[in-house]
Amino acid sequence: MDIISNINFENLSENSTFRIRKAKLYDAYIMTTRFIILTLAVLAIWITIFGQIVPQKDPNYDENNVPKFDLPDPLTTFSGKKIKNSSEWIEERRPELLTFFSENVYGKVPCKIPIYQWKVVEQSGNALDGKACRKQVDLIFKKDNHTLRFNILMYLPNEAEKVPVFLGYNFYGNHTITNDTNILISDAWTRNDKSLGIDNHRLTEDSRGVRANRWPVEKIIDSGYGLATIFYCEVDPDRDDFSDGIHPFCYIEGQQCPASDEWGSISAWAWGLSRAMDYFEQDKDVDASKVIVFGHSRLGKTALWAGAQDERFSAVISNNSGCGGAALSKRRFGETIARINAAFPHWFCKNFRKYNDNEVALPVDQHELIALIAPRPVYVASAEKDLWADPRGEFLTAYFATPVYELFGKDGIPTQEMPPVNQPIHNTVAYHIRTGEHDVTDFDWEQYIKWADKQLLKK
Ligand code: GTR
Repeated sequence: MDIISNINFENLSENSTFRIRKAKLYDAYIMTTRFIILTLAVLAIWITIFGQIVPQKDPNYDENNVPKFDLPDPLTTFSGKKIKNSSEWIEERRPELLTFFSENVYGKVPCKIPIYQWKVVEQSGNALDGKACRKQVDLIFKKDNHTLRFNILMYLPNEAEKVPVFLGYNFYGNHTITNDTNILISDAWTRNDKSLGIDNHRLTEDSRGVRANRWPVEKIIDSGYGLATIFYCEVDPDRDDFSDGIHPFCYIEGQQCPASDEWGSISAWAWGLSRAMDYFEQDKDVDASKVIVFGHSRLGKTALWAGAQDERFSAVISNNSGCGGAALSKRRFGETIARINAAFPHWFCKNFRKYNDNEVALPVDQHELIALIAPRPVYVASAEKDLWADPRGEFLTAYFATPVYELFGKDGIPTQEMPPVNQPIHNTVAYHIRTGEHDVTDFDWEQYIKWADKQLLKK
């Protein structure tokens, strides 16, 4: 460019004019080539990150704009065979669905990592004014040069011997769930939330008890249940980094992140819940045949995936779990697969990106995840204002999982009509939509306790 602009055009012969024209053409050619290469590079980066060519428009919150879709029948195998009874479900359909979710949605756990050792690091028989026993138990894992530790905080009612337990992850550390000053503060990486007093990705005294509103410990204890909770970032920090947490334990030489069909973070967190279950089987104060796995939002997705895989969980609760949890993906209402994979690239396995803005190609949907829990009780809960999580889509997964429960003679959701707000259905497949926002409230817990009483304790 510079060479051409410095030439005095008036003194040029025809020959030189021709050469200049050639040079200009050549220059244009270089520019166009550069532009094409740059565009292709940007496109390649875009596709690698987001797995899609056309970015999504605004999220859809209008029922009239839900696309028409064919929902896969949980009772027809991928090869077209109709499932007629519970043994065909258990032997044929359940395993193929489990494999599909494992390799294409959440990612499979590539190696076995048993508990190396567990240690009660703190215990008191006199918690909650003598009502409960408190235990803080470290589970320790070791493999090659890797070590990981996560802590289970437990409150167990003193009056009973072996108690049923609600098990669920918390978002910001065990010390946030009550004001109890004996609870140890985790030193694991955390997401920041200045409104909760959490900064610099570290937990401190400032956040003690800040999430007590979501964990009615006393109500749970008074109802005869224990509560066990774990800070999820101790199992795998919730960030797009596969060099930390439990993932490296399974890497083969030179591997730096999970393969396309291997575990994302949700799968890693679900793995942690199963290790907690391994521990409960050793703890004489816990009735391991009555452990109810619970989770809110991303941790609700986790509870569902843990409950689907590990049949030792006797019941499963999904609180506002939304996309990739209880909501039907094919409805594309609120959060979609493309959006969740873009915002949280580490949650699912890489294979799941094939379905970004391409839900039609997905041979399963989330009602089949719920069906994998059958015949064990499952509770799906929504909140009226939590449109991002698609309350109707959450309700419909419960409804469309029902035929599988019926194979076992269990009662599910009887009609496609959603119940009015705050009027729960407490069948084996349970559902409620409550007033309010994306959250865990006392109303939610009251329902979970009532339903667990009915389903597990036959009260
Ligand atoms: C949102 C995410 C949801 C849900 C939620 C949460 O940002 O889009 O899928 O998981 O976070 O976990 O609080």
